[in-house]
Amino acid sequence: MTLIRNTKSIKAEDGIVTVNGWAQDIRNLGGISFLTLRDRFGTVQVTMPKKKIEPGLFEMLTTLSRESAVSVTGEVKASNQTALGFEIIPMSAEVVSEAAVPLPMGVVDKVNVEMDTRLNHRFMDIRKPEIKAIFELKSIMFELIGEACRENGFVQVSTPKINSSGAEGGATLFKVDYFGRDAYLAQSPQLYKQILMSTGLDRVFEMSPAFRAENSNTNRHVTEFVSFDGEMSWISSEEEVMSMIEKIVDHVLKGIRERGAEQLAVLGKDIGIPAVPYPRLTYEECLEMVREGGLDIKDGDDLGTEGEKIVGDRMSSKGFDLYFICEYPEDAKPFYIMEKDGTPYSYSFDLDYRGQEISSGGQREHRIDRLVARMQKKGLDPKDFEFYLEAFRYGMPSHGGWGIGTERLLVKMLDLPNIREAILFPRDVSRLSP
Ligand code: AMO
Repeated sequence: MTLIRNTKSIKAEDGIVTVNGWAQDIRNLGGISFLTLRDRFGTVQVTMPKKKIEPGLFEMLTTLSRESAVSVTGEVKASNQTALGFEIIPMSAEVVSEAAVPLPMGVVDKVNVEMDTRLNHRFMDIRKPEIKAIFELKSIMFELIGEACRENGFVQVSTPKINSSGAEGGATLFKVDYFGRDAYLAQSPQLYKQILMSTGLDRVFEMSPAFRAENSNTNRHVTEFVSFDGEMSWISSEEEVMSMIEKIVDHVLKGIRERGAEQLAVLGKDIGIPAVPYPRLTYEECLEMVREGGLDIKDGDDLGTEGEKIVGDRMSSKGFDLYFICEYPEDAKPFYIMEKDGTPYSYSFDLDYRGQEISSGGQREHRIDRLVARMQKKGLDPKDFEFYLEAFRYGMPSHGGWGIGTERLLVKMLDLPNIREAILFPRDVSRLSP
């Protein structure tokens, strides 16, 4: 007898097998009954001719509630009535755990269930093959990111998520009570990945949760996401950072297409592989496009969701899905970004994917006097960042890096309508459970 881990691997000549799964559907036609058993990989038909099955077993399998967890042992028989070319005739079965009735939501029913209902009962939602496929693809994406980083000499690190100060602005900080002291959930690993540049670990990457008290309900903002950060030393310009991201993203896209082919087929999607190098636009060029598109944006202002979309549409019409927007005004970028002397600009960039920012980064200010001046200009007190600044006093290489929102990358790759589709248990302004 073989214990089957994957319904897709069953062969007509397997003999007697045991299959574990969920009772997706039961049809009792009187003289014969059918049970569709679903596991992670697919479904298999359990066929029960009443006369050939022990009555107790027949009764048990035909009165099962839908979505019960069961284990069925039976003989594999060739059949031209099923898509797989075989069926299982049961010899014994165990109801591992019976599903209560009614179900909080259907798994295979073709009814449109609201996203809120789906997220409230997410365990059930993820039983759907097309939802499960998203998370299998996310796992493949993480594997590919790690692979590309290691190939390029990056060391994987983990930095603290409970911190004494934030790096990405006070507006999105989550405060926690840390034994009577104020602490903050990490908005990004920014300060730590930069400190690491002074240690000799000259290329680091991290994939970890980032927290933003983002008080807005949009389809691209959540309060907890997985940030993929990279930082590299001894660079001479932010262009080296952009080339690195390009290499990594290209590896991910190609890899997903190849290793995720099965899941992409379940989703009915294919993904395009934009040619490298991705176009480099300047902020000023984008501003012009946005204004031509009818949006009134002042010099130095953020392009905003609408602005990014206008640029995205313009780039798509030219056949470009991924492009960098470079040279943002220094005023619009955080204190750690290097200013472009003698201009209002900075050595910074965003990477946009079909009209949505998925990453930002740049060359960092590694000269401590300039860094302190930038902090002061932004109204920050350098004393709050002493642990960070110390690393700049004793030999800090030039460096630069990026942060990619992994869920935004996945959403764009798979053309999903909402970032919540790419997170198992999303957190947003109104959702703290499950
Ligand atoms: P930034 O704040 O632009 O830069 O964040 C980097 C990327 O993280 C993603 N992101 C989010 N995803 C989902 N929900 C959110 N609320 C959210 N906020 C940000 C986006 C964004 O492009 N330290 C810098 C990066 C660097 O310079 O290395 C930073 O955090 O995809």
